[in-house]
Amino acid sequence: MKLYAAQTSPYARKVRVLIAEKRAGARVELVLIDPWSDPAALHQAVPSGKVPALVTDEGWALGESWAIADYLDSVLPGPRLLAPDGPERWQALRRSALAQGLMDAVFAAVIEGRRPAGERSPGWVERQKAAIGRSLPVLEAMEPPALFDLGAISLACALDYLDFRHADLDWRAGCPVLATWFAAVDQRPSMRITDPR
Ligand SMILES: N[C@@H](CCC(=O)N[C@@H](CS)C(=O)NCC(=O)O)C(=O)O
Repeated sequence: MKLYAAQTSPYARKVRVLIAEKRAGARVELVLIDPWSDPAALHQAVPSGKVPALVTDEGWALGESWAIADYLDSVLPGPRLLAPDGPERWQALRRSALAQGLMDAVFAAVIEGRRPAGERSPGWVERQKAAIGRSLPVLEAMEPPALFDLGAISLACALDYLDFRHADLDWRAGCPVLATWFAAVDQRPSMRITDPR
């Protein structure tokens, strides 16, 4: 299999951490690319032109980090990181979806700042920061993840992306429980080898 990813993409990192946690790196060839340079191979794989994108052993392609994570968790050997059914699955998906919403808001704010000077919308950036501000207390109020499953992986990647792109927001100040949890999981080899810095 082939995984198109970008070094700094938090969405691609989620999938890369999952692969590392399953110790299945040898099964997936990592192809680092810049999606903003419109690589033909990426466009051929997924019309969205976004990373991550996976080309399976059968030759068909799959986009979207959450779909790729679910697929790889199912077909790769190693511990299951998303329960196949039942409350464990719904709770992992709930945390993962909250983390994805946080990631989307940080990403949208970052991209807005990269638009040409006259095209930037401060109001749009504020809207994303408001979503970040609503997401963090909800995640903080949840029990911290007991396992490093897909929900936990998504959360760790979202929090580190916040550090990476918006350290100024100082998310730890209002999230002591998450800060303690993140300090521990950030030391996992899967997080270290996918650090975007
Ligand atoms: N919802 C997608 C988001 C993926 C995404 O936005 N990836 C960014 C990189 S972080 C990208 O490839 N952007 C290129 C573009 O929008 O053209 C997922 O979960 O995989």
